[in-house]
Amino acid sequence: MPLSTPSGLVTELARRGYNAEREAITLLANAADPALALDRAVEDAPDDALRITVAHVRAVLDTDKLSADAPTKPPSDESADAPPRESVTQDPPVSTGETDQTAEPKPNRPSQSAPVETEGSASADVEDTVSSTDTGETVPSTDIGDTGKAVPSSTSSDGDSSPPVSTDTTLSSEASQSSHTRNPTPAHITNDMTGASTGTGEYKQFVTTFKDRYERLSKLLRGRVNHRPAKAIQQMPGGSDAEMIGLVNDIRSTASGHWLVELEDTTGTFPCLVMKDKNIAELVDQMLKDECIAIQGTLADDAGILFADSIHFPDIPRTHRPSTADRHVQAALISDVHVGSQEFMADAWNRFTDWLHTPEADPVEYLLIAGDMVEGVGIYPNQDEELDIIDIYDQYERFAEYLKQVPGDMEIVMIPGNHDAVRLAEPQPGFDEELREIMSAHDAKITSNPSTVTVENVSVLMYHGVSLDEVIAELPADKASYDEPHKAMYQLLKKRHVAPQYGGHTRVAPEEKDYLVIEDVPDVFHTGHVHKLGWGKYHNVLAVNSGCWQAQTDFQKSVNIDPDAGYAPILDLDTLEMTVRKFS
Ligand code: D5M
Ligand code: FE
Ligand code: ZN
Repeated sequence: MPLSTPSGLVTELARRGYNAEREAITLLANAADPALALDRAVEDAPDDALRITVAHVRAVLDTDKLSADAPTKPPSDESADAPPRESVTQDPPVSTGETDQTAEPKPNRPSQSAPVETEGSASADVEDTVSSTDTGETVPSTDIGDTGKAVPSSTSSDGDSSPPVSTDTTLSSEASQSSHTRNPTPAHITNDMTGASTGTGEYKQFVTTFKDRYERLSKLLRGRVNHRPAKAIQQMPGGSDAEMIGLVNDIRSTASGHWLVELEDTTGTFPCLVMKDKNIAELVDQMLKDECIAIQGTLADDAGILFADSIHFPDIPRTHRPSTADRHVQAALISDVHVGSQEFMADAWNRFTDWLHTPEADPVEYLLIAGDMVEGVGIYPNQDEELDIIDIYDQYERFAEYLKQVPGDMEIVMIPGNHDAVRLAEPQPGFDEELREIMSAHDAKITSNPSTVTVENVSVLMYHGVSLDEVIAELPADKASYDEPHKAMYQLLKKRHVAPQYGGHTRVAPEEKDYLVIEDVPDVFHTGHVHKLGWGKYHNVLAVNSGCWQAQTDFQKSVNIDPDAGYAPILDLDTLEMTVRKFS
């Protein structure tokens, strides 16, 4: 088992008698030398430690010995990461749009004032619990302003304040069946690259992809800075003011604790120094390699480096006003069904689809599924021991059966995830003909990961979410964590890219266009993958991570993944308010 993979690391730690935090595993896997990092983390952990934590790993990575120089772009497929960044607690940053704390009037705002983005308290949410029904219990509902919400797993069974889950969940009488007919408008899909892949994996194709990324994201920053190409800045005299838009080529800490951020545009690279005692130093913690940013500052006397005064992310304009449906209609946003796994929660799924047939669910006309329809095969070591169905095609056959339980008059849109039978590298094309044929009963729309799906005027950016693991591992916990997955999504919105960092965990395929750029601001951003439920608004964009339908696997137990399973977030398309229904 190679020690560079998370599962290899988990196995090795288990062999040495340790459990580990999930973020710690991801950090180790992303280290320049994972095996060495693991050795050092184990060595440095206290004697009585049973679990390797993020703090243990950061402590050894921070010694610098393990950090590799960043590769020049495009890098090889091997991961080589900048030294991890420490979390700093400072005043709110000064540049535009770094936090979402300046609340503007929001169209869907509740009468009470909403707390700031960082205060979405999970337990408080549970006290908001509204009602339970025969078939599904609603957990936190109502509009959320800029607040985020996450459902702690403790609410799934015997949380103090949540009503017990009804066990009488089958539809016992015909009378509870709805006689209503839904009339969804066909979903409109953009950014689908299914059948349009031009990538052959050659070096020069990565250059094309990155050029496209730069061109489209730099446009979003041009209004805010007076960009000078790297080549021009190289010619400018010392002391001049200069502003540059570039992809982050490297982030390094200097011996004295300042940050050296190297930006690259189509003409070359230029080094920028962010002093540790400036407010903007906090923004370096939120930076990922290969994302597009702008830095404004003053050239040093020898003109060799730019002293940064402000840092800008492409971001979502605060003036963004989402579009809404002009009638009362809803969409169920789900993901990570994992049919074929022994842990697939068939009972919860059955309750969900039963509920869809009740009058209460009449307005739910759309079902958007953000990847991992099936458990797949060979995704992680020893997975076969937990498979209920071992053949991938049989898994899709079974999934198709479960999909048939969804009312036939609902419009369904699906994208693939990392467990699905399409290429792993992103963008992932939609399912091939053979799989479409298997899943054809429902005439679901099948599109690539990521894609933008517009239903009833509301644009929903659907992305499975593999990069969230990386964002969570790299960024400070208050900016991104498994317990509040929507905050990691805010970061992707801010970067206007669903998988900014190249060469790490998330595989990226070269294409003529960078399909992973978030060029148009969506009204809703829907992801899955981390198997945690959380949602919140970022500059009026609703970010929803939709949980899963798979109970905790042995593997997940070994890495402390505590999934939110059996929930269906229901989105009001006319108000963009969310209700979460619990079926587990
Ligand atoms: O991913 C479910 C969650 O589990 C997601 O946060 C990644 C994490 N996961 C899955 N496999 C691994 C391995 N091998 N190492 C570390 N973390 C992992 P899903 O896509 O459903 O498997
Ligand atoms: Fe999954
Ligand atoms: Zn996944």
